[in-house]
Amino acid sequence: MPTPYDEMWEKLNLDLEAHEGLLTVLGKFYGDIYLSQEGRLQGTEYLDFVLSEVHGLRIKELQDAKAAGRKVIGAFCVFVPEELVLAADAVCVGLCAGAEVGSEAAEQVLPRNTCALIKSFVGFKLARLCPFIESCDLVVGETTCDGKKKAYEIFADYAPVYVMEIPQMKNACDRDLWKAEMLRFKAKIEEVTGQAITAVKLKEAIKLVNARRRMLRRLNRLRAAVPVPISGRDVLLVNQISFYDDPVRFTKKIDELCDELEAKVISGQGVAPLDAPRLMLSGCPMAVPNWKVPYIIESSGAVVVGEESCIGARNTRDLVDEGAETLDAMLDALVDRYMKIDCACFTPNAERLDHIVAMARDLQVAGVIHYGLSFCQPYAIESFKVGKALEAAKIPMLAIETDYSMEDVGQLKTRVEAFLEMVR
Ligand code: BJ8
Repeated sequence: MPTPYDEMWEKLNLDLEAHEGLLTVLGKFYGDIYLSQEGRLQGTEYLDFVLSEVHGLRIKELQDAKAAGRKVIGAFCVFVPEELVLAADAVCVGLCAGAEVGSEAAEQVLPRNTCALIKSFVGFKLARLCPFIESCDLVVGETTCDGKKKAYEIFADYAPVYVMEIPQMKNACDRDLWKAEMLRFKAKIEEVTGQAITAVKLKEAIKLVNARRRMLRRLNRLRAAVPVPISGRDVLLVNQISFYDDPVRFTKKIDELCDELEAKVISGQGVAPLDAPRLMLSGCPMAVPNWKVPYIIESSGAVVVGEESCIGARNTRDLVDEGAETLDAMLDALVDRYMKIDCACFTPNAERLDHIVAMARDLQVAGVIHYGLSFCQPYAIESFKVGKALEAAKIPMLAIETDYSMEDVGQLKTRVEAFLEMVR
């Protein structure tokens, strides 16, 4: 069926037929998982609208920004300092993909036993399905896990790629490396955009990104109420959208949603029965449209009240210090904030274990589901230590490994239901 965006998608060199198929599947999936929920907040209309226009209006906005001389920078990881991108008046979009659709194309250039997230973004590019990637003037990769690091070498044959080196430990020399990388990235962004990053612009960008983080923290505080006032699925979606919608609009809309949520909390209205087990997710990021596991959990009678993940608390826990006045002091504040990220790519990574236990206690969860993407070694191996830390805190954990296919839904549901029986 023709749409007002066909011409734009054609200019972006998308495979129009395959893309139409993707949007149809996405729409059906969204209807089943999101629109079927009862008692959703009015503010979730914003989420429905953004999702329905994810490849339409938002891409049009990116094209308009480009026509006005702004650059579009794509990133795959929460290590990429968005503040520097915004300070150069560029648009930053999150590119991590959560769909299986391009994996056949990806397997032409990557081993089959590569994690689904990597196969997804490579597949989206090779199969010409992602208008975000096609809109990017620069795609920023990073040396987090080996899979991503090596995949960017292949991806660079198809798109303009720049790779940041991420330290793997947290000693003084690692901080020095990260500061040097921050400066190298600043120079690259200035070169691509033709804009100098000044203290005034960087201060403004730091405040803007902090404001969005603060809003997500407000949402996380409210959603933890008893009874739980919003589904975990909806909160995951808010976090996912935070990576690609305009940050000012997003923060305003989520503020409105939080006001509505607050009223609901005050009046004691919940979306799940009081005795529904409260669970926390921990582990690999869940990029759009990866809603499989939260849906399985919530359709089994539990409710997700927190995500210890990059598309979740790991991305909002730490703010950048806003007190710095000089450009160099601001860069140091950025370095310090980003060094606190507790991705499983670090060794040792004791902070993550402490954060998980503290978060599980704060949220008063009945259990934690550790979510690993198949073939993700950092998170799969770290799940052993996570299990030990939670066991010591007397909090049950179920570790699951899966990918983006639907083949294991029945099996996962059986395991989740057995876990719920145990924690009830
Ligand atoms: S800071 S979690 S966004 S790297 S799932 S591709 S680790 S094999 S995504 Fe991540 Fe940055 Fe870390 Fe966060 Fe590799 Fe694992 Fe795949 Fe992963």
